[in-house]
Amino acid sequence: MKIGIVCYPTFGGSGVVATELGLELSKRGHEIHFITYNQPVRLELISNNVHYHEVNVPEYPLFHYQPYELALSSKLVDMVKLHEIEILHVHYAIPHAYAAYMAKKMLQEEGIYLPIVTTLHGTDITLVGSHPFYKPAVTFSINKSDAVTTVSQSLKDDTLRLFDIKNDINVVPNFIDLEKYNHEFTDCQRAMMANDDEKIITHISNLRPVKRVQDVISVFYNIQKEMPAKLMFIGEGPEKEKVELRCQELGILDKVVFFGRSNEIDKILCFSDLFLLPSQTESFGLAALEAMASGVPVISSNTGGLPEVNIHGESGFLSNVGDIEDMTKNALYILSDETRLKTFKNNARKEALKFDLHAIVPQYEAIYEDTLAKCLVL
Ligand code: GMT
Repeated sequence: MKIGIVCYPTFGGSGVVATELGLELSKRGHEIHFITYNQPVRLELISNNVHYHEVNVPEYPLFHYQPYELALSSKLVDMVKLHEIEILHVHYAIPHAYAAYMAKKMLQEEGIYLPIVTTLHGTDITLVGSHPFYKPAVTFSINKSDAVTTVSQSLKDDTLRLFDIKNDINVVPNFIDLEKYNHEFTDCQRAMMANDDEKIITHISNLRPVKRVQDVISVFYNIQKEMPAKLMFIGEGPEKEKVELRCQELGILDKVVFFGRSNEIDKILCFSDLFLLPSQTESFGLAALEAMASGVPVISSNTGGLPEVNIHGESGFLSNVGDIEDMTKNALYILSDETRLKTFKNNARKEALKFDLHAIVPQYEAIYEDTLAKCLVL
């Protein structure tokens, strides 16, 4: 199949999933066309069946807001015609599903039928999309998609609760390349980051308010009072400065390593003992899955799709949003006993096996095939 993929090219989970999906589909023989405004961050390999088409939005002083959707839909029309793309998979509803529908209508005028698969990732539904300013357009573009998927059952439930959806929704969970996170025979070079007696706690996110990064600091502060520990803090975002200031106030700056954005998540997770994800809302929690695939137990909130990924008492523990005490208690329970820590590490990896990309990617392929077949009949 010739598949067009539209996504955000940044470090966010939706862009990562879209990129990894495209790369795996290309290995399975499909021709993949990424169409976005920058080369996706995890798109390191451009092979002969992976293409990247950049959407340019020329600055024009008259525009207070530059019209990205317009540029994207025009680019989609051009690329579909030029490369004979058969199906378009858009990740994140805003504005991708909307721009895709416009492209589809333009192509229809020329007798070309372009089926659209929309994957909803989370904040496009729970935080941004349901805002009254966007809701009519988001509802419309979900209903006009030929197939719709969500990354968890919880996100499907939220979508049906928040929007008037007429389409069926398929749940296709986030997935992971287990090989990339298999550290069984790797020297993780742990000694570079911490002393032998120090536990390594890790947090990865885009440091937006929804991630509740101050809770990460509070839990870590409590842990390091009880045992030697270091915090690996990965990501960039609007909360970073506040976090740095708080660490200074608490006198723990020397115990926190700020990595910024990193393309070496697997290497950092390799030497981690525990992962913290206390988010306010999380449709799936790809970062938690990456940790688990590396054999790192997870202390998370119990919000959204997290209970579908992090299994309470097995791969880690779940607590109510903002319950620092419970998160601390659970973290100390796991970390304070080496045998227990090892059991949780093994369980985390075992739970991650359920999300093996070899099991999940064919689910998308099946959706493409069904959608194409349905559209041929129409
Ligand atoms: O977490 C973010 O803020 C990034 C966001 C995105 O759209 O890139 O992530 C969302 O999509 C990921 C991939 O499907 C999910 O694993 C994340 O849970 C989800 N984030 C939220 O729901 C907050």
